[in-house]
Amino acid sequence: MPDKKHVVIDPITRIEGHLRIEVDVKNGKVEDAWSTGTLWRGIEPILQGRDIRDAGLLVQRICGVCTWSHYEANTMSAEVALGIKPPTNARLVRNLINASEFMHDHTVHFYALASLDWADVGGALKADPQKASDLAHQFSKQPYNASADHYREIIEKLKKFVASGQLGPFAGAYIGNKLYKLPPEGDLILISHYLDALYTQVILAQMMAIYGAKNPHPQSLVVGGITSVMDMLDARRIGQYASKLEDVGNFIQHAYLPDIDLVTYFYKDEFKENIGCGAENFLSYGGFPETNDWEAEFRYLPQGVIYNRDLSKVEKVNKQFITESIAHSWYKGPNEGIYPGKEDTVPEYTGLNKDGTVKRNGKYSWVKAPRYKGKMMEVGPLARLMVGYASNHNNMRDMLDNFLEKHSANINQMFSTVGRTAARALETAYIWHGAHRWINDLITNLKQGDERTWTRFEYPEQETNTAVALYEAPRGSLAHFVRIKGKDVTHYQVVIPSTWNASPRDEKGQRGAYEESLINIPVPDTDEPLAILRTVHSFDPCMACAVHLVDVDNDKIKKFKVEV
Ligand code: NFE
Ligand code: MG
Repeated sequence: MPDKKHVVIDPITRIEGHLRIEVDVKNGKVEDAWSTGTLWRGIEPILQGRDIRDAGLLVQRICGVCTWSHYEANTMSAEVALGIKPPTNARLVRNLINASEFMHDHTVHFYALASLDWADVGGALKADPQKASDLAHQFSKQPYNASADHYREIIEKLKKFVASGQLGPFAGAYIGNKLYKLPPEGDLILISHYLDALYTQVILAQMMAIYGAKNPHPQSLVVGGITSVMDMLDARRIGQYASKLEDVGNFIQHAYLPDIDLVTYFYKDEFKENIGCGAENFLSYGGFPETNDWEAEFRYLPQGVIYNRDLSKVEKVNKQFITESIAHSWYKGPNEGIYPGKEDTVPEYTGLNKDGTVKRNGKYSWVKAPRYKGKMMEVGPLARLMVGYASNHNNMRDMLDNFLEKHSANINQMFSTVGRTAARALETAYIWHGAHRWINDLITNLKQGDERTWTRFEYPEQETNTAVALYEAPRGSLAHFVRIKGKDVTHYQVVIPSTWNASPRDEKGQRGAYEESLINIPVPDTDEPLAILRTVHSFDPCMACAVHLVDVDNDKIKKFKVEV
């Protein structure tokens, strides 16, 4: 008789928002999986009839993490609708703020949200400080904060946590789980950097505030440009950003990247194709515009679609092929995928089964199911890196080849949880380099006498067509769809990165990216489903975003009842 078990993880912690994962485990491996967004957020009526100049500030409240992403994507969609091209200074300052958002989210993700999936706190307590220092030097010439004395202090700190009975950030850890593979000294290095990363996070938040006025919700963007005019022109501000960028670079180069090498090295048995990656298709809209035309595809992060993991071909993105299906989501409407410009959002909660399991042939999530040409896509750092690799975009191929060579790995091994985790780190360094160039471009542009920060525009008397901003947020492809009449928003839809990845099945029964990636993941101990968490976390879920509901096609606020 096969050994068959059923596991529900609800809530998944160390993510943003509310996510529930249900799996069938057969002979110690995941046989099938269901991803459920359990939170409903009713932002939808808020934009109806709002002045387009306010919309960005409202829409960024979809999330408390990728606030900037929605703010900028909204502003870009308005600029496309109005047919304007903001000046170069505005594009560069926006790219600098966006760079701080990406580096912040990626660093916080690896250390605060994911490092304990790889590092055992129990191991760190047993580590030898001198050996830890030696190990750190094997992975970096100048490892970050890696003296034996420093490691001794960290162990003392951890012991105090344990002695007080309050494990703080380490409470609930799966101490001693057999799926942990780092030597104790590796555990200690990662946990020591977990604490250091908290300081790096502060610096990155400050960097956003230099041009964004504050963090997490910046406020220096306006339709047509930016308001951080004096900051942009002030050499001290540029210097502050640049000097903080160096501090962050020190952490990325000497902690984050070597730690990824350490994890990849000790988890070589997991660094294999299909361990934690199930998607066949990968999508990136492109991010960080390199020209002032938001509809151009020339961007620092690449644009393209890959099918069937075939890296010999990259297809251009056509927004008309983006659809969302609600066949398995708690909304009313037709089952087939619909273009977001025509989409409606009518909630209809039908609950779970009485025994608390998902309705396998029915609706089971607040997350919709976005598809491209009807196919399930993975989006995010791995998708961007593979699209960049396949299209030989900037130096992305060399960057990845270096990493693969270091680990004697082939490209297909990137289709894994380890690969996705590495892709995010490589991207952090890539964006750090981009930020240097945007600072230089800003200085050059100012020196050439271009001080423009805003472009004048006229409001349309007739309702515009649906304008789309294709954008990349830290977690993946983000599109804002807008129509405007006069000063007012008349229609708004957002298709969000975590909606792609956390999506439930669609009308054809195709699983979403989390679901597909969990198939065959080992679950030797159903009480501690560490490998499931590791894979789900590697996507960096943001469920507040995934279930956002910004749709202002209707002018009535709907009433409905949620039964629990
Ligand atoms: Ni709320 Fe977000 C990002 C967007 S959702 S974090 O990145 O857009 O995946
Ligand atoms: Mg939406």
